[in-house]
Amino acid sequence: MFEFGSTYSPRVSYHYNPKVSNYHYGVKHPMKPFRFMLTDHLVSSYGLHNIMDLYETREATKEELLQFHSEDYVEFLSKVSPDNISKMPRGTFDKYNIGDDCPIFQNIYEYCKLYAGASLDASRKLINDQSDIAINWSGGLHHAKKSNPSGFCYVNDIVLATLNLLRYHPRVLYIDIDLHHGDGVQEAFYTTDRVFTVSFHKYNGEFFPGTGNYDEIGCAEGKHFAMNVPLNDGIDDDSYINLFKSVMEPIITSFKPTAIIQQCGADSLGHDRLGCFNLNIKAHGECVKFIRSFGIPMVVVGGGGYTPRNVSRLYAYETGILNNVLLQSELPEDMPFRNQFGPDYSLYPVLDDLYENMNSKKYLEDLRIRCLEHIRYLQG
Ligand code: ZLM
Ligand code: CA
Ligand code: ZN
Repeated sequence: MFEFGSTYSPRVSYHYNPKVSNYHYGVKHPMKPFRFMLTDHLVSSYGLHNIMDLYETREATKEELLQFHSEDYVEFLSKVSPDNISKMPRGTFDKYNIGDDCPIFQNIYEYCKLYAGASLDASRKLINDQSDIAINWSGGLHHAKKSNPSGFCYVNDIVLATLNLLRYHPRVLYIDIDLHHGDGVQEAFYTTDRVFTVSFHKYNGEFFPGTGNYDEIGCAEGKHFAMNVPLNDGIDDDSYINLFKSVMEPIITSFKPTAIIQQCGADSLGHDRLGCFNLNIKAHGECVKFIRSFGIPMVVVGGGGYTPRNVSRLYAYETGILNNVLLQSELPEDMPFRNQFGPDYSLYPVLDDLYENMNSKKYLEDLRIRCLEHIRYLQG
């Protein structure tokens, strides 16, 4: 394991496309792609663009999307628009789960191809051994299913990138620290022992998407290769970090992944518009730092995150961490959109203490023991 600040200096690639910021789910929709415009401004104002390989993303091809998604669904996505959806056969809305969560907006197919293309490019950099760490903040859309969108996610860039990694990597570990359960990724790899999926999330049986209890562990060949860590409202920095590290360390040492995909949904931060956890930016980043310290090639993607100024702060901070650079708290003087970050103009505003921590010491300790027992099955 590498200590932070040591001589391990990974080759990091940053996959982005300024176009992604311009797509709109709708005026009041919580998912706001313009958060990536703020992120890219912060990243470059801190000078991080000078120490990474930057790649402007290409669009994924239809054939690439078909590696996971069904022909009819990709066909639908490629043809549908706000102008023609009402003229499509009755039942199309329901068949494809179109509605408030997953609306049809202008150029939706282009948006999907861009964020999926970035995750595919990221996986390719790892496969070709041209990067140790490849970042796509616009990806991480973990709910998308084979034949329908779900929870703001239309195509599943994580599944596509994982399938690509599996062509050369014997074992891939998927880690999901978004507030929500990573159901689409779990489902895609539920029956294989080549992908271990682990998600930390709020769970009460009702909270979206409703799945992710600890008894979902995989099946057939994949039995014990899925793990779920269900949490209650208000979890704080120390409880989360302790649980995360004590679970992830034995998973990595027993499963021995040759590549890792980490989904870094920012809705697990305190003060998120849809969130209910109390994490600070540094605590969320500590989870990324910990995984990085194992020195295993990683693809890092975004995910949820509904308070755009905090999403961009987090992703700038984590881009720093992945490059082994600690960013000063004071935001650069001359950066564009600096007014979005007042009144503190800090990279690390205090976000905590909004919710009472409903995870008791006993709940967390029982959960930790349950997880460690689960991991023991991996050792055979
Ligand atoms: N209604 N507008 C996380 C995906 C979470 C399902 C309840 C829709 C919203 C939400 C959409 C403007 C990730 C559910 C919600 C209202 C059925 C969810 C449009 C507000 C609005 O004001 C809104 C008309 C909308 C959506 C709130 N939806 C909050 N939570 C979840 C999906 C995605 O972070 O994990 C990864 C990117 N959906 O709870 C309903 C049951 C639809
Ligand atoms: Ca999660
Ligand atoms: Zn989420």
